[in-house]
Amino acid sequence: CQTSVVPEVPKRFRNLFIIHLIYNNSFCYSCIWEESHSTPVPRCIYPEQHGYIVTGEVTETWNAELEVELERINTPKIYAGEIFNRLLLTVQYQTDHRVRIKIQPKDVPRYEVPQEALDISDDFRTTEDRLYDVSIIKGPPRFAVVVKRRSDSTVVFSTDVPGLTFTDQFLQITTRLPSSNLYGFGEHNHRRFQHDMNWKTWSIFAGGGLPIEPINVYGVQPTYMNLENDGKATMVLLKNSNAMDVVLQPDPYPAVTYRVIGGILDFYIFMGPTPEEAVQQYIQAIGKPMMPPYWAQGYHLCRWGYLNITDVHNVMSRNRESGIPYEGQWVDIEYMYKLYDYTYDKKGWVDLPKLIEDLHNHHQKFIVIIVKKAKINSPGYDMYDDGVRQDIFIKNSSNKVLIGKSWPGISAFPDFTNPKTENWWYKWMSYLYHDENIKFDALWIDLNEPKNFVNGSIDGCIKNRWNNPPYIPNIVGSQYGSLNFKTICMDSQQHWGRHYDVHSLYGHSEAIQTYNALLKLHPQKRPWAITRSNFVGTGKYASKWMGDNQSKWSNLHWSIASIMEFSMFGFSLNGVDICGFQGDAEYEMCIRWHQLGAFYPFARNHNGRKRQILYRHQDPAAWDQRFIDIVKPVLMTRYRLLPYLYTLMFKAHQYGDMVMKALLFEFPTDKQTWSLDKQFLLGPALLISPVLQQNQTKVEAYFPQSRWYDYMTGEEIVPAAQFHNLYTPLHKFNLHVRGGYIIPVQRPDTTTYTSRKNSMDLLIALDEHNVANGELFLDDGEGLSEVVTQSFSVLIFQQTVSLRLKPRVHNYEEAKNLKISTIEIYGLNKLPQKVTINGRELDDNYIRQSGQV
Ligand code: MIG
Repeated sequence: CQTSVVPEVPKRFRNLFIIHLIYNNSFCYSCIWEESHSTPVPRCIYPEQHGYIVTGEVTETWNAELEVELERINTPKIYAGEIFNRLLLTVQYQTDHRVRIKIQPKDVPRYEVPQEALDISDDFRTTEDRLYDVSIIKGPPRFAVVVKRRSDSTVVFSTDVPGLTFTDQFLQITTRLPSSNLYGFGEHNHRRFQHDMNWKTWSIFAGGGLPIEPINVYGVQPTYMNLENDGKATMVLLKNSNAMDVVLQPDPYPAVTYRVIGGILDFYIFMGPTPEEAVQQYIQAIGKPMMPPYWAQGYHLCRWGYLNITDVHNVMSRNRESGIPYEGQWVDIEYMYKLYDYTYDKKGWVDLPKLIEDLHNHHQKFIVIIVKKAKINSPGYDMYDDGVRQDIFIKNSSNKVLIGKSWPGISAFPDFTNPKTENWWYKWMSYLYHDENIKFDALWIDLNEPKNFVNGSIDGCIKNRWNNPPYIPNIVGSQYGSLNFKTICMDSQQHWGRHYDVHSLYGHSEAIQTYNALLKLHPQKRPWAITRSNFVGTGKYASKWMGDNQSKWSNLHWSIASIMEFSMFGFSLNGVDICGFQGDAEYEMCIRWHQLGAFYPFARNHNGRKRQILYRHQDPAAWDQRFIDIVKPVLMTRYRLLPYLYTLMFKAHQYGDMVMKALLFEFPTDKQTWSLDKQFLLGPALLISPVLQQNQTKVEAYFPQSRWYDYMTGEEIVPAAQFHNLYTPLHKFNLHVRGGYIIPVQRPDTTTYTSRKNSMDLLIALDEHNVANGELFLDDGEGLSEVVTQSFSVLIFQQTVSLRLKPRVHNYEEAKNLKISTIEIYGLNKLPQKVTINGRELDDNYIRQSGQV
């Protein structure tokens, strides 16, 4: 009896297997237990025949290139619930770089992720240049589907492993990977970018736990990228919204085992072949990130623990006085009247409208938190009753509004999957904006996993197979034998389906309706909201912050991997709380965190509280003058780079590019880059190598093969393709510019509004051929026009002997007044003898050495 290893089954289910072992005396038909000396290696082995075989012919149908029926071979019943003996496999060649493999029960309808949630275009077209071939192995011993990359015959995806199981509430499939370089899956704090393949289990389910331990947290991203040993890559999505375990195994070949408790097995494989292309193809399919307003890229201040308006005033004035760039002032739940959504407290916060006006007069922005709940029994506050009248709340299994607990106390949960909810949501949003006169500029949507402060509901949940399924992935709270831990009952009813199936779409659906409601509120303006929970494709509607991190040094490092992951998942403007959420921030750490966070796509300093314990203020002006003097230059540098960053945002929005990304995406064949997660790139051209430890003044930074220049001095780093020890005392940070690129920059000021009045400069970094290229995207920074009418300007700069400015698309009027005052060139080995502009020779006074021409 030949065997293959499949990953471990959690301890509590071992009994089930042992029973089968006794029941079936031929152990070739069951799970075999063997002693293993190294702990993570599972002792359960599946026999070769465990799975399905092909019956009948492989056919082509109207909607799939390959379609075939599968039949279960005589294997033990593993889990309770209906076993599907006959399955249907369909393979669609969707595009030249994308193939879909779908396995579902034959003739039995099953829950699938609804199209309203995720609409992967089905406008299929393939050509002679298709990048893959698919073959089907019929079995016995078992069926398999195998995807090969045509160009080099690499098997990029294969189910040729025993153990395929398809029962009502337990689906298991193992897929082989071409290499063990694996990235992605979420949402977790992985603590590193490249996965540890040594029998690690990552459970996936939207949860409200803390992203500190390696547990399932807020969002659901069942997607990985695999990087082959020659630098080619694939991206693979399992389109499924049910809870699952994902087990990574190194032996006898690298593989991923999925154990999912519902839905179907629906894989989309993106062929790359470069990692950058694989991610781009993926993002284009799931929905490209929304275009943020320009100001969203500014530096923001926030705190849970502003006790009243005076508190906020103090923060505002001390930070304005300090002269640091300061874009948005955020307020947490304290501003609300009795913690009710879309209200404000007219006692401690009576002058809030005035404060907002003051912010707006200073060209600053104001953002509020909203917590998706409606308090019941709240005289004078109609949001709940209105929701009942409009029938938009989630119902429990007895068809009554499910009542849980959130900030204001007992409250109901809006069902954002119901189209009717959007109007109700908009109505109350508009009430806050217009009737209450709280002129917020963006929304911050929280606790949308959905988090509940009690388990299930105030009455608990009944015991049944949805609340207490036979197999529970290793998620937070699974030890209680249910999925309801700190969320709502799984048997409750939503428009898109049973909560059991759509739980992890809650935040996603809220993001969609919030986007739409904001658009109704300001039909001419780009909506902006930031969300905690998320699903595949949420980046199209909202930005992402990583939730409740800690004010600890370790979290600086961890933030890099998680932001780089979310870039791969299609979010452009994401970040973590600068200086940390839980605990008192510490002086040196908070400085270093600003030197790192100034380069997060979304840069917000936010801290938390623990009931009555308020953590220390951590805004830049809360420390001392030295702190301000050190942090101001790095924030000013961020503001100076905003035209470049904004162009990256546009490219993400338009083409599915990543903004903050790992080095491997630009240097995929350089193995040294594959595990780097202490440095990162912004776009292709800026390299950030932060200090991540206390008392550290040296950074071991890797410079891949290219020309690199110190952003501050223009000094070239030689030789490349090796590590350099960068001296980085507390007042310094490491930012390098890659040769071959032109970075559009702007003299910074303390808001994006005033910065954008300043003239632009160009920073030209020459490559080994003395060439550089760049782009600049310009628009009004907040209108919808760029999306609707494409009224934008892209200028291409090309520097060889001459610098040419070439508008590509040029119909944004303001861009015609673009003024460039300084041009810096990095990498020239001698001063040019003469410089002419439009044929006119420049006076020597205008030419300076030391990196500045
Ligand atoms: O139970 O609104 O992640 O950023 O400050 C905590 C209070 C609720 C969690 C968010 C955090 C926010 C906090 N919220």
